Amino acid sequence: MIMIRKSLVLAMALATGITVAPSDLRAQEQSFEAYLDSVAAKARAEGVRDATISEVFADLTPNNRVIELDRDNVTSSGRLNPDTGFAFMSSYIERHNSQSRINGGRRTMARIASLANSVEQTYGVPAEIIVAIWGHETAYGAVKGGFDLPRSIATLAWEGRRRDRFERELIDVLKIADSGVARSNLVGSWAGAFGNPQFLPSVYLRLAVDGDGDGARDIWNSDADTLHSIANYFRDHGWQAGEAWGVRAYVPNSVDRDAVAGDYVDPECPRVHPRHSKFLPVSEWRAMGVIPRGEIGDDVMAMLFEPDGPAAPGYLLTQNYRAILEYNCSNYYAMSVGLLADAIAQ
Ligand SMILES: [Ca+2]
Repeated sequence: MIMIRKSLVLAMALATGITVAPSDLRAQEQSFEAYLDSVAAKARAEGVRDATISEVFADLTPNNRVIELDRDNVTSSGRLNPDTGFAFMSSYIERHNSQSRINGGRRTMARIASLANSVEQTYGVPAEIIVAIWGHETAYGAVKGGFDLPRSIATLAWEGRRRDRFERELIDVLKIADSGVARSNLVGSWAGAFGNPQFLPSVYLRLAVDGDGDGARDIWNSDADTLHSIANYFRDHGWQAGEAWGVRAYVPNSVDRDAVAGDYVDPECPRVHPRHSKFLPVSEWRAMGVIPRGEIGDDVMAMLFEPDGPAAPGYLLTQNYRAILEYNCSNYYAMSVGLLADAIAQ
């Protein structure tokens, strides 16, 4: 309990913009060093070699900036639409799916054409979806993050707001180093994601693929490994081959939104799913007067999403949209990935 209270004091200090001196970041029950020792013991018990632990943890210190970014991430919000209570989707999409990002996606598709085709055949995931993920995560590999991963992850685990999650990632990043990935390669975002697809260590261990067969799962530099790994992620999360992620749809005012409201609850992601209707066959949506503006079969199950309210564009979204949410549980993220994929494929 003491630890929780001290964490809250730290959180409040950060939320109110008070500068926190590095010494205050040690206001935890355990020193950073003692905490790393406890994690090292757990990693050792899971088979990580001592030499790897010593190398990865050498001279590691907590990163104040990572904690600040983590707090900003929790508290920030954009300009809100008074009708929906959420930030405007249309302005988000405009900002994130810029013409230069669309052009970058088309250039990437042209560069990897034959590889993309074989990945699509193998996994059943459209190349433009994979490339759109790549574009949103790292601007097609241009911006992969410059934070030292073990340091970022150790800081987040030690700080404690999401200790269970990040302690697991810290042990997994040790396992990645133990598998032969160079210490100098362990660089990524402040939140612990890395490489072209911005996988977390646990995701890398479970789902990264050696697509070019050279013996290494190199999601930092290899196009083949990157594409196979993202496609494998989607296949693992239930992507349905041959089915759209969603289509824009005309929705008449006569549709009773309350009658079609959804009830899907995901405790990990509480604010995203309640904005969607329940799943119904497209034929039933058509019977209510909804007109899909893209290709989607009558028997496909789809949910209605009107991100900026009933007066703005609506969408019918399939199970594949849920798979994109598994990558990053945000309607803004998933919509921008789907629409970027459409724009790249045009
Ligand atoms: Ca490889």
